[in-house]
Amino acid sequence: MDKVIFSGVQPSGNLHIGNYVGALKQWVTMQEGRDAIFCIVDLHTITVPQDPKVLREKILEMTALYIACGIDPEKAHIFVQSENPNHTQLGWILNTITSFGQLERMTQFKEKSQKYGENVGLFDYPVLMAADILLYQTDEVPVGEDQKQHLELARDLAKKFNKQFGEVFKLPIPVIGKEAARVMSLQAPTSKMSKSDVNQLGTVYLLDSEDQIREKIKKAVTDSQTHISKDRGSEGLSNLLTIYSAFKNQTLTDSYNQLEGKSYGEFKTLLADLVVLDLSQIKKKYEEIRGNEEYLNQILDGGRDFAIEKSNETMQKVLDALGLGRTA
Ligand code: ATP
Ligand code: LTN
Repeated sequence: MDKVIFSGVQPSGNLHIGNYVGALKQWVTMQEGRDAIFCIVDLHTITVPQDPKVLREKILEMTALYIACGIDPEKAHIFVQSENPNHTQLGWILNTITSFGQLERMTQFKEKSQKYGENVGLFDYPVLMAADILLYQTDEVPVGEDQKQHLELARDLAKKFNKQFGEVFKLPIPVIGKEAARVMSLQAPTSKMSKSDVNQLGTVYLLDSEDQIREKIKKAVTDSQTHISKDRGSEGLSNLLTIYSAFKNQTLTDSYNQLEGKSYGEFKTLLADLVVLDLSQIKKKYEEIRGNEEYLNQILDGGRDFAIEKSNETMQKVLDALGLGRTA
């Protein structure tokens, strides 16, 4: 049987090159020869305030972007989390085996609750994420570095449940890229590039215009040096080199070898050319399909039916293991 891969992105804000190289680019490679399931995690998104109208819009936008980035709907399943009630049901059940301490350690909760104020959903976010993954007997979960801690929790909960109630869940493995798993803000290279960054100059969005991309890269923070050298380089510069390597599909070492001695100015132009080329193709594809809502809805309908059917198998095992409901 093919390995199952599962991952998700929140339909909030706009997708950026961090999401692309940290998550989506991996999804595209991994969809080959595997049973690939990609979720639009709208229930996670409402853990911070959202405008309901915008949230709805974002579902189709995200679907079109997944496809524009190379997800093949003939090979992979794409669906909306809130359309499969098994996620919230398993999330609730997993709550009963999760300790406060486990959730209090989560750095994302600390960061987001400081930024947006706390709510129980934000605290419980990683448990719902564990449910997402465990429902599909997932083997591998391709994500960026920031999700590592959440993946560890999903594994711990699966182990605990299996030990207490019998073998129900497969233990998922995180797949985190070696080099581009944490793209930093172009303006503040000690913090992660993020959809919700207030400084727009720090984030390159997938749907930015060519001029915006060039301007953001040109203004990216580097350091007081002028030329690329292997021996040194600030966080800002190494972030740009990481992005360059990811878009060029080569290792960081290869990029250093290739670019050593080039001026920062020259390098930024090369980087901008590379990013503009890739993103213009994504944007073109996006514009071709975004207007075809019938097509996008068809994909999501198929994804929903598949997701419900597949996760029902695990859900039934969970109910049986716990003695919930009546005998089938
Ligand atoms: P927000 O800033 O609103 O929390 P986000 O930009 O982190 O959003 P998510 O939807 O939370 O986006 O993440 C989607 C995927 O992209 C995850 O797999 C996450 O690990 C990855 N990702 C997000 N930001 C980066 C980044 N800066 N570098 C690499 N991967 C990232
Ligand atoms: N928390 C993730 C989004 C997410 C996810 C998942 C990723 C929700 N459920 C299951 C992988 C598998 C994030 O990227 N912020």
